[in-house]
Order: sequence, then structure tokens, then C-alpha cells
Amino acid sequence: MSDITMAQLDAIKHQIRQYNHQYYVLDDPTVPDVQYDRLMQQLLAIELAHPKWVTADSPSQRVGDQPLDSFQQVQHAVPMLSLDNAFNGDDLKDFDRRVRERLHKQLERPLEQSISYTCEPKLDGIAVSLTYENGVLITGATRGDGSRGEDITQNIRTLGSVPLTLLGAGWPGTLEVRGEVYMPSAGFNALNASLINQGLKSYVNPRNTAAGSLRQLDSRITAQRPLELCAYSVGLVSEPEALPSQHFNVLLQLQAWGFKINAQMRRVEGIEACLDYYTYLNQKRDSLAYEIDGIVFKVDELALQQHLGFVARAPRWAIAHKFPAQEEMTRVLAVDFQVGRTGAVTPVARLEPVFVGGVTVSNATLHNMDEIQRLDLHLGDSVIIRRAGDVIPKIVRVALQRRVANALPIPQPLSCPVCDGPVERGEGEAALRCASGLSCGAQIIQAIKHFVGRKAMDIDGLGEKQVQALVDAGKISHVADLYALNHAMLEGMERMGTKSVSNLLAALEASKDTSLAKFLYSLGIREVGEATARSLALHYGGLSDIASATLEQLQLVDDVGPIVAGRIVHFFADPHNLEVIAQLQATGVKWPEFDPQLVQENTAKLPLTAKIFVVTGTLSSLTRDDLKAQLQVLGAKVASSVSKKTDYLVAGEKAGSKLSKANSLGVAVLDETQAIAMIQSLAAQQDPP
Ligand code: 5U1
Repeated sequence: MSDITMAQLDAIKHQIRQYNHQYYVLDDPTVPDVQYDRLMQQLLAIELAHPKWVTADSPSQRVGDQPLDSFQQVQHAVPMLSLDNAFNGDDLKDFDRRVRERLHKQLERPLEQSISYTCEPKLDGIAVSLTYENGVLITGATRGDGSRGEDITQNIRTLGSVPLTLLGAGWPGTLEVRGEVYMPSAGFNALNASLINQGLKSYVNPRNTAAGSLRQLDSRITAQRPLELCAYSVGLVSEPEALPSQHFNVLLQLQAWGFKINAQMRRVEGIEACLDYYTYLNQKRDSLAYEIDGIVFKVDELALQQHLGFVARAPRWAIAHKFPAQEEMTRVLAVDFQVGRTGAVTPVARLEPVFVGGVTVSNATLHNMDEIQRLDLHLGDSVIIRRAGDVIPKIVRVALQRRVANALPIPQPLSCPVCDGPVERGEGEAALRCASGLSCGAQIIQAIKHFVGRKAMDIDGLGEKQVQALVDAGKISHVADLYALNHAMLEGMERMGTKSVSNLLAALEASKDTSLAKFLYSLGIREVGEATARSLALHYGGLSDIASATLEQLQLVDDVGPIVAGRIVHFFADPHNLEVIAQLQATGVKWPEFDPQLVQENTAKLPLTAKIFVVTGTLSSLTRDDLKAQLQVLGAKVASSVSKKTDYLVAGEKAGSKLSKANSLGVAVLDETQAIAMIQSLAAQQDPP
């Protein structure tokens, strides 16, 4: 250690800066984490031995510092402007017309000549300003009121995507870079999952979390938050001639100096192309790895920007075209309790309809009584609804200041809202459950609906209304009764003409030939979804072995943990369930039994054996289930959620959080065409002509 030279120390720092840039800015790490960690440890050891050698721009200085008492104020040398908004295409066209008219008047530029625009996603984060002197980061500040912000230098330094020293060469003596600090969705979800795990309150949305994380007086907390910076403009520049003369090229120059810029950024000609870009990105919005609330369009020529100038606090050369809001306020009109297939009694908020995240929302699940308590929800409350991506709408908080006097709390139901039977809450469970089992009407109907579903016994022609009518008329009381239905019992019922009755009876007959996996799934055992049913079938080959398996034996099956094993044992211990299964088999429901050993030997030879796939989003040439089946035929395992173990994510249109997660974990992503091409080529190798 003692014979280390400053030159060697500089070489280590330089190497770490390169690795950081590749990892945080380019999202393209070139060395394994251990190699990076080793180099960082080396740097820390040298700096420990030579405290005087520690410089502010050392990569070691990103871990945070001693907490501050308060933030200092910073005066912005050039005010940080806000943006005017366009809420529809007409607003955007008006903006373009105003730009062209003004340039026509001032410069006699032809009115009809189109404008070049830079299009950038508007990240949902917080604006910051970073000042570099001779290439070294000196100050980081929030926007504040646009003239004065807060000095958050300590915190900003902890972000891996913020260069502490600029890369390359040729930067101006003073360079102020502006951009958005945001929290990517995967980081936000992971942070919330970990808070929930620790029994702590989770955050409402990535934007507020990013803001809160950046305004921590203790920068060591900021250092632990998955924040990123994306640069989008410059402020004070001591030698403007050091920068290109178009905004788009300025951003490319910032990228060369080490900043992350948005990969979706485009330069287009004319306002129609801006509208096309808006449509393109609005469709892509849910599959991005971060939240955006619109598009910023900027006149690309800096000289034209200069001529256009500002009005009030917004530039005349830029506009934000907003997407539909993902959070809106509405009122809770009532809370109803619904009973599901497994007896779970779930509160559902009935809302004054509100347009949010691109759809009209009038209901939101409240999950359970704990959630009602957590929100402190009362009837008639004004609430903030959030619908981001393809996620189910959620009440994120109550606007307490708007609560009317004497607003009533929401009482926990004392009995089942459908059968009036007792409700109970199992140990360690959040849900209330109706204890009446299949003697509760709701549970019978849901159980039958599940049984006839496409992924279960696949019986066409029985919707919820028909099932309800058959149960109400006393013609069926459990799933096995379906196979005793005949023409006489069905004809004359509402929506049951001669043709539909014949079709239904034919569908019932056809459904009798099934597979063990489908049959198991159709029984509706709690926690046994399609994938688990398939694993059980593959492991055991026959129903009697599953029914007699012990808790310990069941846990040897893929995907089966102690909870699922407990549900299976509990299900087969109930004589009523065994009776229904016996009746089903007596009516002719059957499936081929097989030797699991043989299946395993055969699947071990398949080209996708041991590969884990997840399929998400909307596919255009086939259904997700068909694609899954084709993958499984080639030996692949199809899982329902993305994890480190996933080998491929097949992402169709509007792929949402699974795509973000796959991207953040570095899982290979295939689009529909690539997946089909892969299947076809592997299938062709399987069966040589
Ligand atoms: N992408 C982007 N976001 N954003 C926000 N560009 C951009 N420009 C802004 C703001 C407030 O202001 C300009 C006036 C530089």
C-alpha cells in the first residue's frame, strides 16, 4: 500500500468512473459486480491509508455524508422555467402556429415552413440543476420556485448516473446541466416491497418517493434509493460556443460528457410528426421502465429559441403535451362486500365515475379491512385514485381536509353479505372469509364459473347469469350436477334456446375428456393455479397419489411451498370434495394417467427443458395460452412472474410491469415474432422432415 503513487490512484478512479458510466448511464455493464467491488475496495483502502488524497470527485464519495441541519438556499443564475401544457392535439397545433407566426413576424421566415422539434418523454420526477466548474461537479440544486432552490449537492453526488467529473473534453469552464431525477418503476416497486416486508408504510408513487428521497437531510438515505438522473437541457454556460447550435445535438454532447439522456428522444420535422410521436409513445407508455406524464416538444434550433423568448415563466419554444393523468380525485359513494370463490369477503369501493389513466373508473378494490383502516377511509370521503399502466385502479389516499363532518366509518361485516353465515379471519390472514363453504350461494356460483372456465374444463355456453339461474332454480348445487343436466331441465330457461341447449350439452360431453392438470385446476383448490396444477400432475401422474400425499411430500413438487401444500391436504381431507370428485368420475370425466418418470425422461430431451419463460402483454397472432402451450411442448416451464431465474420474457403489446422488471433484472426479452421464430426453429429441429 505504501508504495502506491498518485498516478496509480488516478488510474483506479478513472477505471471506476468508466465502469460507473457503463453501468448507470449506458445501462450496459462491462464487468461483473465482483470485479467492480474489488476495485472499489482497493480505492477505499488507499484513501483510508492516505486521507489527504480523498478528493470531492472521487467515486468513493457517493455513499452519502453526515446529516445536515437544513438545506442552504441557492440562487439560480438562469431561472429554471416551467412548461406550458397542451392537453390535446388542437392545443399542440395552436402552439406550432404561434411559433411559426412569431418567427414569420420577427424574421420573415415563411409562415408555412415547418419547424424541427426535439421530442422527449416528460419524466415524472423532480427537476434539478447541476453546476460543473472545469468539469467537476460543484453544486446540485432543486428547482425550488424557479429563481431559488435548495442546495442538495451531498444528495445528488450519491446518484450513480450523475457524473462527478465530466468525461471526454471540450466542456465550457462553467456548465449548468438541468434534468429530471426520477425513480424507475422496478426500483420503486422493490423499495415498497421491502418496506411492506418490514411492516412499514409504503410509498404512493415514484414521483413523490423520488422527491422525498432527494430531499433527505441524511444523504446516506438518498444513497440507498434507486434514483436516476436524465439530462434535458443546459442553464448557465460560460462559453456557449462550446455547445452545438441545436437542442438535440446539445443533448448528444451532454451524453458524450457522461450524462444519461432519454433513449426515446427523437428529432422530427413539423407538428404532424410530433402528434405521431405522441401517439407512438402513449402506446408504449406502460412498457417503459419509468413513469412519464407527457411529451416535451422543443424547437430544435437554439437561434430560433432565442428569437421566441419567454412569456411569464415559460418559454415560447417548448410545450408539454400531457398524457391522461394517472391520479385523480373522486368520491367514495359506498363500500360493498363481495364474496369470492374461496369465500374471501372483499370490500369494493363504489366511486363517482372518474377518468383516470385513460379509462373511466367507478370501482376500486380495497383488498381487506386492514386496507380500509390504513387509509382511514370513511363513507363519502374524497379520495385519490391511481391507475398506472395496466394496473388495477387503487385508492392511494384520502383527502382528509375534504372530509365532511360526521362522515361514517366503514364497519366490518359481521356476517356474509350473500348467505348471512358467519365470517371469520384465519390466523395470519388479512382477508375475512365466509365460513359456510359451498353452502354459500356466492361460493357455489364462483366455484361453478371457475370449473367451466376455458383454462379449466372449458365448457362453453355457461355465463354467470345462466349459472346463477340454474343454482336459483335448484337444478345444480355443485359442479358434478352439471353433468346431470338434460334438454328437459334446460329448455325454457332464460337465454336457453334449443340450439344453445344442444351446444351446451355437447360442450359438457366433450369436456369429459380432459387432462389431470386441467381437472386439478378446475377443482378450485385455493392457491392452486394453472402452473401449480401442471406441476402436481407432472410430478404424480395420477389423482389418487396427489390426494394421499402428505404435507412434506407435496413440498417436493416444483412451486409448492408449505401454504399451498396445506391447502391441498385440507382440500382432499374434506369428504364433500371427495364425494364430488367421485361423482364427476362416475359421470365419465376422465384423463390419461401416466408415469412421471417417463415424462421426465422425455422432457429432459426437449430443447427448452429447464428454461423458464414468462409471457405478458397482448399478442396479435395467437393467444397467450396458445403460446404458453407451444413453449411447454418444447419442454419450457412457463411461470407467472419475472424473477432472476427467468430465462426469457415474451412481451406483447402493452407489456407493463413484467417488462420493466425483466429489463431491470437483465432478463432476455423476446417480442411475439421472435418468440414464434424461436419456437418454429426449435420445433423444426425436433421433427426433421
Ligand atoms: N424532457 C424534459 N422535461 N422537461 C422539463 N425536457 C424538459 N424541459 C423543461 C422541463 C421543465 O424545461 C425546459 C424549459 C428546459
